[in-house]
Amino acid sequence: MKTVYIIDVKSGNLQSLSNAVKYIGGYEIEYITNAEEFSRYDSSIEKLIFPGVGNYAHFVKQLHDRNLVDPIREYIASGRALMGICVGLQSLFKDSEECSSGVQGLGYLGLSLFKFNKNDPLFAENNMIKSVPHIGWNNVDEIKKGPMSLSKNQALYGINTFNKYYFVHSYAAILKDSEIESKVEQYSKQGWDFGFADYGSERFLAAVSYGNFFATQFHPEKSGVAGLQVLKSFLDGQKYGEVSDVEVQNNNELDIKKTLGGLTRRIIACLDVRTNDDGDLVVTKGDQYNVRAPSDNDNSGENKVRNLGKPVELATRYYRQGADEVTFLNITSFRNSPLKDLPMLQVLSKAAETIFVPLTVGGGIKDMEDPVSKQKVPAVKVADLYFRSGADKVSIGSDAVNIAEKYYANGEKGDGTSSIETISATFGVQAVVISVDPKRKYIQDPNVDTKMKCIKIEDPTKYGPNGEQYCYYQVTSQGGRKVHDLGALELCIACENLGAGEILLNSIDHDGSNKGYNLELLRQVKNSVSIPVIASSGAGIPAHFQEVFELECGMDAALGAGLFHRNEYTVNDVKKYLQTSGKMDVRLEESVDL
Ligand code: 1PR
Repeated sequence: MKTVYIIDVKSGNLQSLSNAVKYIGGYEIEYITNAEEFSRYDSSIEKLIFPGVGNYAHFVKQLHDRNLVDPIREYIASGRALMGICVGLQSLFKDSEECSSGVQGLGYLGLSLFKFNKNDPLFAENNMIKSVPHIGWNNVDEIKKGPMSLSKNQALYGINTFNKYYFVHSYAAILKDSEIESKVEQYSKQGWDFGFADYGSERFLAAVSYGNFFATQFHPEKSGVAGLQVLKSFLDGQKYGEVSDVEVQNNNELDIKKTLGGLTRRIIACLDVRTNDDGDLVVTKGDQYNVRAPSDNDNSGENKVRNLGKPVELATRYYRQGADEVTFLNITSFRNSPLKDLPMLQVLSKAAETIFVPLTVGGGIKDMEDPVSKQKVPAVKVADLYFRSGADKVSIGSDAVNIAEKYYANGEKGDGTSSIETISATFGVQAVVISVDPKRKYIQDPNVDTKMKCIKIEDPTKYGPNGEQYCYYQVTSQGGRKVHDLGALELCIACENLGAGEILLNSIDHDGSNKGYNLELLRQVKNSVSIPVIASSGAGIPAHFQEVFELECGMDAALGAGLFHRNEYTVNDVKKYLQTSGKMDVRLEESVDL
């Protein structure tokens, strides 16, 4: 068996990459964490992967601190095969706007990285804000071999122009102006190959290659079968390849409207996980956050936790159906410490072995006390535990509410110590999702009765019980048990300012109702933040997904739970519907033998 060496500077989830390499087969994995280890293995290294997640400055500083820069340069100079992923790609450039302290990258390409512009004119024309980070599935729409564009039938390390790849980043090698474009042209003439992608009106480098050296801005290990093909092509040393005519033709025939940004409509399958009355970890689901079935369903007289299946089995099923992401929410974590919650960590590790799309885990992400040693364990350590088990993002619920309350009490400032701030500083903003659990609160007079920003209810049949014509969405914590004097909008704004990268917006009023998403709430939040918003709660039929993706609502992703668990629809049913009825761009997963 051959060995793949992976540079590990402790900056995020490498478990998924190892799992993908193992899944492809034929290789074992060794990690290299410092210069000594590099020199120990150096003579036997033939395939080196250089993955980076999260924060550029943190990553590049780690390379310097661990004395890895020179060994990597010497390795590249020797002409052996190297693949960079995400920040691994970024570190090959000169520098990044992300890093004000001027930390320099390796400089193989004398270009800089810039942050995507949330005020992209393409979005502004439609009165919308472009979400930054760029999170989701996008095309690499042009591939150049040196100065020549490849045809649709050709691939660079398995990358072709119609597959979708999973991107998650705020900074990129954006071709901002003609000077940068002509530099890229120069590099092409010198023999560099490039893959280009668009995010709104911004074009950036999604893949670069020179000799045996190759790097992608997207995550192949998180891009389903298409991504596994890219990794396999690298491992096989197959730089240029052919794509079948049938595949090209099928894609040419698609009649679809792309989103403004170019990202596909992202569908997330969500698993609410808890221990049931028999002590087993199960997927459960109820309505309005009540997951117990009425007692007349059995003879015991007790309301039992609904058991809809085993977490790993269901997650795998949804991955195979084409889910773009899978989210696990440990819904009773406020009772137990996740440090003791080994079954949840095991669920994640097991799921990550065969599921190659992003995994999010939520429940109990906060500073806590180790139940055995009684020592304080900071939230960033708790998150790290989950990342090491295979999670790509953590979702923060109850703690986000406490953090936002402090933020407002402190004059709209953080103090740098919260879970949101510390996790995003270490692992990048894209790793931090906040999960919001709001309930509608009716308001008689929005100028007198509350400080929260209210929504005017247009439909008189939806006025409050006392004829109230206004409402806001009041946030809760501990799974809806504790109600706070804070609105969902105010919570989301505070968390975005503190470094959250995405919002999972539930609605307790709609949860499990099958009546469709809470459009009023979704629009209110979406119009006021610039990080991606995931619509959640209430999906009952595929048309509900279409509704939240239409321009007026413009959600970045939509999550479903009950309709998938009860086998009413598969994820693929929803995507096919969006493609045929809505002419929407979706990623359809194909089971291809590698
Ligand atoms: O507060 O950081 O420990 O995190 C706990 C997490 O568990 C939070 O994200 C919170 O939303 C979630 N949670 C807590 N209690 C429940 C419950 O149901 N009793 N689940 C719960 C929330 C909400 C959605 C659900 C959608 C879609 N689940 O994710 O899956 O509403 O459902 P549908 O498509 O069937 O309508 P912390």
